[in-house]
Amino acid sequence: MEKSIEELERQFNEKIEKGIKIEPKDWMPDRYRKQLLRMMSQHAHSEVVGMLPEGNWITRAPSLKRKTVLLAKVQDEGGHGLYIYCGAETLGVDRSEMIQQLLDGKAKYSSIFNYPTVSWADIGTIGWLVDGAAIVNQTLLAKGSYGPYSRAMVRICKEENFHHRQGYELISTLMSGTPEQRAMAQDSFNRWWWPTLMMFGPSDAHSPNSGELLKWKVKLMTNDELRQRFIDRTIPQAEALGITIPDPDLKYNPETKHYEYGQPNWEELTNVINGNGPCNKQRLNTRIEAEANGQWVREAAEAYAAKRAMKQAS
Ligand code: FAQ
Repeated sequence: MEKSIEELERQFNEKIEKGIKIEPKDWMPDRYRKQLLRMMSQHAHSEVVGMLPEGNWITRAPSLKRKTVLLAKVQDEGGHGLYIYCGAETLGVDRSEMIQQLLDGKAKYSSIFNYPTVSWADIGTIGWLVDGAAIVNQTLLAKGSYGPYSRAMVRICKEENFHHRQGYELISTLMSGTPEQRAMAQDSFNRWWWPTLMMFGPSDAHSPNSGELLKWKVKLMTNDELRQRFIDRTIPQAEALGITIPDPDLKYNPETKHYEYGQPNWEELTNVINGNGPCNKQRLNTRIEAEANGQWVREAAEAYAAKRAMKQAS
């Protein structure tokens, strides 16, 4: 006998409650599928677009060792995009469709990748702050309710830890260098601090998706809770390096054991999300060009697969 929607919904909620993962062939509410697809496609696009600001510096890395590390990191980010696209495809949408939405400017990706990398120190700052923020978020996403997404996150977090360390080490090297190198590291921190805090999304009072995502345990903490966790971890690291935090309102509250901080410029986040950040157009144009340049590779791969299938059938 076919189960009623109410019964399917009851079983789905029971699984979520008990921490049993939802798998691609399981019944799920349409909104759950849509929310996951929205979030996963945005996340996959972020990884791929996220290769661009750092990729800019591969040819300008100051030593062979730094170049090797940077190359490995940028390639990792491409791989993360692929894991997440695969995960998103289990929800019934083809990767090419998701990519087309990105190229048409209809799909979002993280605001952080619309800022320029103007100095070598930015490469260290991205690893330390941006990957550091990604780890705080993704460690919890790895415990989320949708099997393919949470499993992709486990592997990704391991790689992000290496990214975070190499960034911190790079900044630590600059901070023990000449006055010019220290100034370059501080200037970079000043430019990336606030955009990094915005990566966690709008404040809880202005986050329309959080309610559903928390109810379904896709997200396990709110945007503000994650932002606080990141700040509490990062300030002692900055202090150890001798970096000054560009926030006059920042202070430690010994009672709550948390840092209190000033508010990011939320209008800036809205502008960047809506396509008007410093590098939005440049990033999208680079992806459009890369897609066109890769067309012959996809065609060749398809022709090879078709030929092989014909050979096997004959
Ligand atoms: N940028 O209701 P909420 C990385 C949008 S990967 C752009 O709070 P939600 C690794 C949001 O989509 C970084 N858009 O949304 C790396 C929604 O619009 P929609 C990416 C943003 O989903 C390192 C609207 O605002 N990580 O860094 C942003 O509950 C180095 C309302 O917001 C992920 O994507 C933003 N910052 O929470 C790679 C993690 N914030 O879709 C290369 C997965 C909000 O309704 C180099 N995603 N919006 O039209 C998430 O955790 C969540 O989706 C949030 C947003 C936290 C991003």
